[in-house]
Amino acid sequence: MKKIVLMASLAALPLGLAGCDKKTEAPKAEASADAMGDMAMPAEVKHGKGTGTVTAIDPAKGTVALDHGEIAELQWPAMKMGFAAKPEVLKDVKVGDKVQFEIDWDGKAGTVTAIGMEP
Ligand SMILES: [Cu+2]
Repeated sequence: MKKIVLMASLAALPLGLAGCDKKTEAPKAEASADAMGDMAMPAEVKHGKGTGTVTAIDPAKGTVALDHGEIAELQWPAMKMGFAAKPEVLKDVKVGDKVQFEIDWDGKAGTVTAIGMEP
């Protein structure tokens, strides 16, 4: 009878330790969440408008490439570059179209938020 009780308490020990481990891990998890919060500091998103020619569209990847003119709001010269774009934004344009467009630029990547044929 004593043996059984002893075994039971030994069996309970690892469980108790596991519980302690979880408690000591909790602050670490919070610290990393804070670090991620710092990294996720919202970059300043700039909005720009431009005109250009569509050079490629990849609806599956949700990208569009534009040979665009200057974009004053972003102090960009004319260039060819790719942007992210939702399929519904791209539905009315095709490669070769002369377009006007609006983009959001977060400092690293741009997203076309509106695009359509140049009037
Ligand atoms: Cu550009």
